[in-house]
Amino acid sequence: MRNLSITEWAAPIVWHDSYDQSVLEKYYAHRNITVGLTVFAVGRYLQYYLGRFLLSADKFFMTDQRVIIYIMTDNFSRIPWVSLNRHHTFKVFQIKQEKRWQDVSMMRMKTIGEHIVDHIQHEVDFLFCMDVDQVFRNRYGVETLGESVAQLHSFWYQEYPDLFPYERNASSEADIPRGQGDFYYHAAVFGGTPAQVLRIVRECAKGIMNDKKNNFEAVRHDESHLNKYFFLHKPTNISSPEYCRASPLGRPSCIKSVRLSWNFKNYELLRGKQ
Ligand code: 5GW
Ligand code: MN
Repeated sequence: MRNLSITEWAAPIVWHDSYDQSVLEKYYAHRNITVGLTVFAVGRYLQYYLGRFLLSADKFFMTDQRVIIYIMTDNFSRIPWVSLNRHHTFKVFQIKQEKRWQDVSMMRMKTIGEHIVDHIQHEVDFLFCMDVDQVFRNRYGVETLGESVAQLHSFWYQEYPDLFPYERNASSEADIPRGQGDFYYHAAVFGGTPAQVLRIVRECAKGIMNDKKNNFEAVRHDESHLNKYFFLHKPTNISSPEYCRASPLGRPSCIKSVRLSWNFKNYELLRGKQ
């Protein structure tokens, strides 16, 4: 249906041909910015995904900017040794492992907020939060930066809002009634300025906790709450599905340059007993 490059509220949707790279590079060349990237690698996700995520990020993520990757893990001793390019560095933080997998994913919102307040807000100008089960495949640069950044989900970007897997239960804080909604955003990538990301994660964590009090869990967990946040507070920059693809193979013709794609998922191995 629609492959927009601008939203109704005039936010750009970034595709491979929707921006002028040389203009952007000139703009950022003298601004001396630092970009942060949080990534959680807990339990088996550490050994299966973190190494490739880091190596590929070093090759393709904001290569000309200063980058700090914040690795949140439950096992310090298994962090892979990767040597990063001279602009890039990483910091490792210990977090505890949650009992239920739904909580691993949802508690990220709370943890990110605590780290922004403690130190990230003083260290970076922009912050991305990403799933670790992904691999960068092509340059992922300053064109994606903005005050509030959302990622179009690669399954639903051509669907009508009534078909999106939004939470539809009016008793949930994540509820978006039929007939409403703009896009379905993917929680595997979101970002913005640290102050804005703090607002996002605080609102999402609050929604998750209030639902929990009512014994309710939204259909897509933290992603449902993120969609509600971006429904109420529109993102200022949106990444096209080129920036987060299900698979590099079998792609529609509008997808020309895959920047980041999902890594292989073996749920039995990943979520089985350790
Ligand atoms: C484990 C079992 C089920 C769901 C999540 C996890 C899990 C997630 C985990 O054991 N360890 C971990 O580090 N995570 C973090 O949460 C990873 O950064 C992961 O990319 C992110 C979201 O979980 P995903 O990638 O399994 O969620 P989907 O929606 O991509 O399937
Ligand atoms: Mn994932």
